[in-house]
Parts: sequence; structure tokens; C-alpha cells
Amino acid sequence: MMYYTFLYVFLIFVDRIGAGVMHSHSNDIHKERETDGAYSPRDHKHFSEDGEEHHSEFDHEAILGSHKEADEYDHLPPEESKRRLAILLTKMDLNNDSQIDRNELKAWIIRSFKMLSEEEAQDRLEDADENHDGKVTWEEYLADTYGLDNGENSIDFDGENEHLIEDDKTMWKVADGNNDGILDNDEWIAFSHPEEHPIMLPVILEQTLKDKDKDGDNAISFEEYMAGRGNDIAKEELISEKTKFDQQLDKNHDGKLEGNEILSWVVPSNDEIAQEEVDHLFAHSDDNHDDILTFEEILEHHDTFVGSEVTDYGDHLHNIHHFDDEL
Ligand SMILES: *[C@@H]1O[C@H](CO)[C@@H](O)[C@H](O)[C@H]1NC(C)=O
Ligand SMILES: [Ca+2]
Ligand SMILES: [Ca+2]
Repeated sequence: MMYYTFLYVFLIFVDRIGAGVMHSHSNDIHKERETDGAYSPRDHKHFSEDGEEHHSEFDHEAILGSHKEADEYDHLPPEESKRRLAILLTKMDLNNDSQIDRNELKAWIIRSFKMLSEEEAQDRLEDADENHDGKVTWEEYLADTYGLDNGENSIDFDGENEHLIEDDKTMWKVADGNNDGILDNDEWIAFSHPEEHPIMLPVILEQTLKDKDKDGDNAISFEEYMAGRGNDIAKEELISEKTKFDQQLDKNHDGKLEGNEILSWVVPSNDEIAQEEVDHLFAHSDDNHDDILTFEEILEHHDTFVGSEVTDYGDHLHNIHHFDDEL
């Protein structure tokens, strides 16, 4: 029964993709990981896996700092998106010279990333917070995430879940700054985005070692780094992973990953991602190549920054009143 419900929902979804342009401002990144076990970087959906396809949703979220607003802008008439973007620019322009330099844009994007985490955490909190008191208890979390009902001890969870729950509990205790067993809003943000919170880094390191360091020497060898990825890895992939390990991850070239080498592999750098995004946005809009963006250049390329490239907003004109109180 569940299966068919799922299939049905899935088919509707596929149908919607087929019928129009997909505007996906997803926020389901909780604990999403790359194949090597690293936390997925915030821009992991900026390009398709083969790098062929560009998804402007990421750019829009980097400017608006909200999945929901980015989605809403997709349904605005271009003139309205431009009007609102012009207002945002005055806030982005820290020195009030009506131009946006690289530092101003980068600072803005870093601010957006923080707001995106907060929005994602807020959504997750609302899902988990069964009694709506704005905080999450461990029991609420278990019920929401693993479908475990704390009252009845009827759960017969398999080894995989047990392991995940144990790791979650360890994270939970670190995130729970005041040690009352319950996560308030700020504590919950650290728990749901541990990779973005310095206080969580030691526990991330500990858990990575627990997962990968099979011989217990507090370091991760190339073999341990590759473990658990199946035996049928193509030769090219193996070579490219070895190159990455030796040249990028193993910074002191001693053949193994330790401490900060492990963290800089597992924890994506929002600072670097923001820097790349600045380069990307400049490449698309700095028409006269003077390394500064005038408001005119940005507004000329407004759909690079916010809003849909396609004019499918007609159906959604009735949504516009949602924004009346925003800017
Ligand atoms: C820029 O303008 C804003 C708003 O008018 C003001 O608060 C801010 O202090 C100004 N910044 C500078 C560097 O002049
Ligand atoms: Ca400026
Ligand atoms: Ca607490």
C-alpha cells in the first residue's frame, strides 16, 4: 500500500518535471553525503554530475538566502524580480557606491549560506517538533527520523539504524550546549548542520575515524579511504581517487590522513564555495570586465541572480500578493 502511494506521488512528480521547467529549490540536504563519505558541499547541485548542465537555482539561493524565496521569485514577472533585486543590491552595497565589488558579493553569499542553513533547520524542526514547543526532544527526533515510537518498545531496528542512532546521539550531546537533553533552535541548527559549526568538528572527526580507521592508528590510509565502495570500481576512478588522495587531501604527503587533513576532506569550506560563486557570477555579468559590478550590469543579468529564465510566471500571477509585506 505504502509502495503504491509512493509510486503515485513519484509519478505525479515525474509528470510535473515533464510538463514544465523544473524549479527545484530543495532543502532536503540533512546529512547528505558524497560517495567518499564527505558532507555534501552547499553547491553540490550547482552543476549536473557530468558538469554539462548548469542549475541556476543555486545562484538564486546564494543571492536570496532562502529556498522558499528563490522558488517564489521564479514565479514573479521579470519586472517585479528586477525591482526587488534592486532593493537587495542597496543592502549588498556596503560602501554605498552603487557598485558591487567581489568582497561585498562574497560577504553577501556567506550570509545567504547561513540563512539557508537556518531555513533548512527550521523546516526540519517543525517536522520533528511534535508538541510545537519550538524545541526538539530526543524522543521527538527518533520518532521523526527513524519512525521509532518511544512509548511502545515494538521497534526491531536493524544494525544499520542502530549505528546511525548511536552516532546521532553522540552529535546530539555535543550540540546540546546547556546539557538539558533537549535541543532549542540554535542547538538544533548545530545538530542539523554540524559541518558548519566549529563546536561540532571534533565529533565529526571522531565519527569519521570510527567509520573508516579500521586498524585503529588514528589515521586513514588510502585503502581505508576507499573501503566500503564496492569491489568493482573502474580503474580510472581508482586512479583519480588516488591522485586526489595524494595531491589534494594528504597535505603533508605522508601517505595517510590525520586530524585537519581528515576535516578538510569531510567538511566542505563555505568560504571557498562562496569565492567560486563570486567568480561564477562575475563571469556571467561583468560585461566590461573591470572586475566590479555596477547595479546596471546586475539588473541587466537579473535572471542570473534571481528569478526564472523562462517566462512561465503567468500561471502564478495570483501568488504575487504573498510578497506584499516582504521588502
Ligand atoms: C550606507 O548607507 C546605509 C543606509 O543609508 C548606512 O546605514 C550606512 O552607514 C552607509 N555606509 C557607509 C559606509 O557609508
Ligand atoms: Ca560597493
Ligand atoms: Ca538544550
